[in-house]
Amino acid sequence: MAIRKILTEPDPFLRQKSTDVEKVDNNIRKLMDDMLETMYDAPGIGLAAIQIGVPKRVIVIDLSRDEKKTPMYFVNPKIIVKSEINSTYEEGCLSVPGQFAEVDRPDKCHISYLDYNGQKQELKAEGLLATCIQHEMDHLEGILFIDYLSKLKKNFIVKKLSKQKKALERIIV
Ligand code: GNR
Ligand code: NI
Repeated sequence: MAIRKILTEPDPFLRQKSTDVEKVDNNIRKLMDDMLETMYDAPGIGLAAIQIGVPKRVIVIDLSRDEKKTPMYFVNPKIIVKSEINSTYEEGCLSVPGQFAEVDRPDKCHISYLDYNGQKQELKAEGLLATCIQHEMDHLEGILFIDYLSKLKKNFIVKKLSKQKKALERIIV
């Protein structure tokens, strides 16, 4: 396993649409292992492959807060039904470091996906898991949670992150 670099906004790569995985083979499993290690190291509760620069429809999630890890793997996830009732969560994103904002999303979702072994599965999610799945599925479409904020708030965040990046580049060069 390896820890990979997480891309951060603004990075045009994060806006790319990810494509379906044809077969869950050892390469995809290696990708999922690396994603999980990268996510735990960050630390975060979810990660989409595009965040480490791989435009494939692969997501890992682990909501457990204690020592006992419970990783979940989702390949080619599809929403079957989503609730008409929304709930609000304070969201953050490893690709939008240090920024948090409240986002409304359907409070439940029913999805189908392929698991770590390539088996077809279905899951009914609610609460934080439903929010996290939808946040990660947005990454597969090139969408970030800041896209749901007002233009003013979004611009403010993007400008701040650009400045931070430029300052870092000056130090490195
Ligand atoms: O670590 C993360 N926390 C989080 C909190 C609320 C809603 C969504 C998330 S996902 C985020 C990790 C991440 O950026 N995944 O793409
Ligand atoms: Ni994210």
